[in-house]
Amino acid sequence: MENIYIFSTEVMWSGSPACKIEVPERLTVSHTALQEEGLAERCVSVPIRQATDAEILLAHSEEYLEAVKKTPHMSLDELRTFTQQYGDVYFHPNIYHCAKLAIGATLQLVDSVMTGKVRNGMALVRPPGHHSQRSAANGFCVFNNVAIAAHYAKKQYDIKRVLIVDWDVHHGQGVQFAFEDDPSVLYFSWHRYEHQGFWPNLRESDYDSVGKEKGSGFNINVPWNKVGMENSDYLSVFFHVLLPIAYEFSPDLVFVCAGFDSAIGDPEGHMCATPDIFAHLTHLLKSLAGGKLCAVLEGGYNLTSLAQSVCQTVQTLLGDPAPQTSELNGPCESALESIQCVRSAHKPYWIRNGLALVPDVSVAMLCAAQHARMSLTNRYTPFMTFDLDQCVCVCVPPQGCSDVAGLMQAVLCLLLPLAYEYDPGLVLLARGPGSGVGKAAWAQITSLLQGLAQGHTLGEEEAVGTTAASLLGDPAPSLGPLGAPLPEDMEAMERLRQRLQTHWGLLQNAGEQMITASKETYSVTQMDNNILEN
Ligand code: Q6M
Ligand code: ZN
Repeated sequence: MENIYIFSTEVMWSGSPACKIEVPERLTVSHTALQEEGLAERCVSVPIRQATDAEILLAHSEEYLEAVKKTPHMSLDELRTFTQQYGDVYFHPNIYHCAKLAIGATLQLVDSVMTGKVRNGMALVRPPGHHSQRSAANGFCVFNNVAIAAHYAKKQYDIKRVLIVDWDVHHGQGVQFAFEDDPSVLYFSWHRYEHQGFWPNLRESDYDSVGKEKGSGFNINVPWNKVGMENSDYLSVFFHVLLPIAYEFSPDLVFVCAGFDSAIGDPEGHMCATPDIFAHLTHLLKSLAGGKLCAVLEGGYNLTSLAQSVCQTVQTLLGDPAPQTSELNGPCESALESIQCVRSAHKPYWIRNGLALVPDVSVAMLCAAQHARMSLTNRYTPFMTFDLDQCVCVCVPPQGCSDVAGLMQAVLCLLLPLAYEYDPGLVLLARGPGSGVGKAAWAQITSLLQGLAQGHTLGEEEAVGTTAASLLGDPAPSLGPLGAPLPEDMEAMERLRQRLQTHWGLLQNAGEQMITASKETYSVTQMDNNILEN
């Protein structure tokens, strides 16, 4: 089975009215970089097609489609007038044609992944889609490529749950609006927000838009209230917000609204995450949905960091190990505040108050992390260690761990942050007899830990098969929707996390001072509402 498909849509907008940053070169530099890195030849390319009217109507109104259909025949003046009814979008006579190809390419990717022709893939398309709404173009977007594709995937295949991860630096409000009341589509977006000061300046982009009615809890917004967010901030949000919820949700298919304006050097985003972070974000998401992942290009306007980020994403989709992460620490204060706010907004729906295995495990972990040098032959059965000369062991006691929900919470919110910050040169995996960790969970752990140490992982256990399969790049099987961990375990784990977070910044997900800050934010919001109402 080949790993990836790439599609490119046609170049457009050489005329005016033109957009200064959403330019054809975005696709050409990305494609050239993939060729130069030898990645393009490792990918399967397939021909793209036009979307049909019926497909466009999955997410748009008939009136809107009919209006856009007229744009190729408009004069420049008519185009300008048409454009002005929407925000930050530029209609070119060729854009309707390109927009249909962008959807068609995305749907070909869905078909290829869902029929098992490929394991995963990326669609390099223009125009982007995530701002586009049922009856409106917006923010360089004409049709909502990913929203249409999510509808399409649910309709064509027996898919119950779709996860959309929007790592573009802008809020994909179009995707949020499309699935707000739909519990079968979980939408996650982080975005530059600056307390509503940044485009598209919507109240609905804040952390308290959690979804509506049946869809409550299925919309996750992480607002960045400061620019300059770094790798540690992005990873913290994955560890403490997205991944625990995504594992509990257990999607059948994952889409990424893959915008790279969240990378360093972007004129829109002003963030500081480096292109190699996208290798890790991709790696972590590949553990979901049995590896079925469709990445679809959205933004990204610094041609250098865009091309590098696309390469990192594609390389990881192809199964190459992610590069070593260095200098990770805790999230910055503003990021921590956002994380705390999102977690408390979602507490009623998902976030368990803390983490857990069984009480004895937390004792084991506490010992392991505090003393940091336990040997493999100690009285605990270790299930993994990092680095050979300076071992950090994380242990499961002989009586084992049978609660998968608790185990995964511990892995995502405790083990991964600790491991990423420790930055080991080697990961040694050992599952002793009677550990109680089942095959599927073990495959997940093995696969997740391969994001570390450039994938240098040694497995050692009685049942070699599971570890070997994951090490060879087989996607870890999905664990299915996870229930709630045992309450006493959650408490024990939370106590452990709190104690360890003084040494390991990436373990932080809230703080005393942050709780106060979020209360202040809340009262300001309340005040704003009162002013609006009066
Ligand atoms: C531009 C304001 C100019 C796909 C995307 C599109 C972003 C549109 C931004 C429009 N505002 N300073 O999310 O990257
Ligand atoms: Zn963007």
